[in-house]
Amino acid sequence: FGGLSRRGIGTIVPKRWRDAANRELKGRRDVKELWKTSPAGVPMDPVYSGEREGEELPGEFPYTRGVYSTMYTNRPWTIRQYAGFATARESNKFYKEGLAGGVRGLSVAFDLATHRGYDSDHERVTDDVGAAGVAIDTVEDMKELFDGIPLDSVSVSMTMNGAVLPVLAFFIASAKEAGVSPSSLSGTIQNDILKEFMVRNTYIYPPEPSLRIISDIMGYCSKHMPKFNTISVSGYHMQEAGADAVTELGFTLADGLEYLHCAKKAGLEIDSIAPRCSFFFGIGMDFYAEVAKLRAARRLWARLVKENFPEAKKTQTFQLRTHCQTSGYSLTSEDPYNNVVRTTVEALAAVFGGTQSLHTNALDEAIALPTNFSARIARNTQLILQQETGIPNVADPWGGSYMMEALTDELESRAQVLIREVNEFGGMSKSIYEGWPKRRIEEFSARRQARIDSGEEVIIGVNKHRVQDEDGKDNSGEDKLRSRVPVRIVDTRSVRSEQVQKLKSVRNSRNSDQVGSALERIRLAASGGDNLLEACVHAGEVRCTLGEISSAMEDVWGRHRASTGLVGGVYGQEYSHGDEVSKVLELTRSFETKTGRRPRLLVVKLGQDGHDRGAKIIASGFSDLGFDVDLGPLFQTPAEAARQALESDVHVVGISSLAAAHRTSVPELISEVRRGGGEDMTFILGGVVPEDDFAQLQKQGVDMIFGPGTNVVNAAEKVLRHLVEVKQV
Ligand code: SCD
Repeated sequence: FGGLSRRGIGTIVPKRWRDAANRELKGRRDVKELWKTSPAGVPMDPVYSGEREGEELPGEFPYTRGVYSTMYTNRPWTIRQYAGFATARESNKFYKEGLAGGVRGLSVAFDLATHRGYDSDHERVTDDVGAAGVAIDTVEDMKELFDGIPLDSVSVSMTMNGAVLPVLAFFIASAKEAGVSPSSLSGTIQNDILKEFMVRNTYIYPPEPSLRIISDIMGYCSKHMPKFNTISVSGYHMQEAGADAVTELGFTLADGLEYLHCAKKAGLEIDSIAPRCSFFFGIGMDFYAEVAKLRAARRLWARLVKENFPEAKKTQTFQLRTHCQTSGYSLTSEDPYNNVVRTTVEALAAVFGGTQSLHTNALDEAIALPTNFSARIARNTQLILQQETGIPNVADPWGGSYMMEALTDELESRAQVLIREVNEFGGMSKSIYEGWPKRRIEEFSARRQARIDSGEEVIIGVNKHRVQDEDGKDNSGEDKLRSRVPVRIVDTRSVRSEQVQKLKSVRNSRNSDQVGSALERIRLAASGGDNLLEACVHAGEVRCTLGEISSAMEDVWGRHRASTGLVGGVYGQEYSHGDEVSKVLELTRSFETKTGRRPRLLVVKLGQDGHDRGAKIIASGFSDLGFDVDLGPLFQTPAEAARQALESDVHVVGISSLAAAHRTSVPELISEVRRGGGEDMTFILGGVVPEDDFAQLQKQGVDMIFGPGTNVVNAAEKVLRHLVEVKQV
């Protein structure tokens, strides 16, 4: 290898690695090109090894060191930024700008109305249309979304789970109409319903038919769309809901196994479906553990698949390929520029862990949807890592580090214990129906919040070095001003009226007999028989709407309603400053003595926003602090929540909003309560609420607003004082 490697093939870089690399390069490049120099000119090998007999190299079973031998030395990870704004037109513009600016693949965020299978003109989604993603009602919207984007060369990820059939069907139908056959489509559909029942809550149907949908999609795609990843088994949402690394790892792999078993039961062959099964992990601030988590995930998955499916033969069947997203949970609304640093550190962990694809969060995501400015910095974070640092020059750079190998072993064995527990329970579906995985995550979440609130876990700008505490000393509030960021505001009312118009024109121009029989075909397929995706593609082609397709299946299966419960005792136990807790408990007791009952709080989520971690934390925290807490069911309309508040005669209504619908839904709820006679009720709002909205919301009746990072004990004390001193209860 004359001069290209310092030490040459066969020593530090074994010959078998070069042979594997050559196979991966498929003659498109000379393997010598993989030897690079660092930015400062230091020569580097593409892989390093310990020269030990039988040691594992990148690209070798069980893939601890990466699924590809060459990894980023041949092809860097895909920069795939998750985005969707209001209308298909605006999102299309954003995607095209991204592709021109170095983004390698697309990732679509849909609005919550679409997620839950409602057309934009449905009465339950008045405040959700276009709020947290793009609204898609028909194939026409999908065509507009990808207009001018070459779907035979750009891979597209779609985060869709509940309404997965109509959305994937519209994607296929719109590509066909643009002249791209299903077999040329590459990308990923999230299609991971188990974690929806566990943490994310955008399910539509009951669990059993939901699992059948997944097998039907796998069956259709293995026949017609061989390049398309049919599932993205997600641990990310578990981490966002509060899970630690072991819980995220164990439950995610257990979910993956459950899907493979379901597909096998449906008659599909493991080697035809597992190679297109992909994964998705969240990457938080626990740097070393996050790198180790990805290494352990690959190794454990390869071993589990081998053990569970002895008939598997194809190499790709054992390979865990994954997307990663930096942690939204770790971002703060206080001093938000700090978030750039957090995201960079997390992105580094994902890349050192060998991710295939990555989304880096924007600095303002704890406040609102990203602006063009913040989205650019988020994307550039990855471009800088790829192009300025030399990081992609080496496959699995941490391989062989005593610490990293030990951590990888540790995470693997702990996750194995959890997976064994799931198996003993009868598998992941059964465990989820029984509710224990959800409870375990909620307990972690409450514990962690208590640790943050009591300052044991440090978050700069939130529980240490706060701008409020530091500013004013020498710069009269300048820092606070500088730490505020401009936010993107979506005018959901105008998006909705545009969507309603588009829906009308599609409905007016289609053939109603064709629509009727296409929907009947879906009902028949849902009752058994035909492949559901095939039936839905046809329905999309004749311009059935997303809502119509979803309700055709709902006619057969019904809509799933989850029960709400909360974990008690965990927050109070974990919060280490007992004196502060006692002070609040004293206040609640004296409130009870004075008024004859405990302060009563109703926690509600409005519209289709199912992100309930914050709501659950507040509910369990306040209940540990002596409040009577009611937790409203998910997906209430403002009128329904108002009715519950009045019927329960609560002192306080707490609204948790994370999907940008607060501007319209919160004032609606307040006026409904006032109309029903609840003049004295107190309203508190928490979640992702831009500071620019505070004044208007307060004018409309919101008494207190708490952003991410709020200390629950302090919040409870403030609420009690407000009840006594302002409302004079
Ligand atoms: C890659 N390739 C290589 C190579 N590296 N070939 C030779 N040498 C190398 N070193 C090839 C691969 O084999 C593949 O070809 C092609 O290049 C693409 O590489 P990939 O590794 O498959 O990468 P990618 O296409 O980006 O796919 C990555 C995943 C995929 C497999 C992980 O599933 C994916 O993109 N997932 C993204 C999911 C996502 O964005 N989710 C957003 C969720 P072949 O294809 O020919 O084999 C957002 C979300 O939920 C937010 C929160 C919320 O809303 O609640």
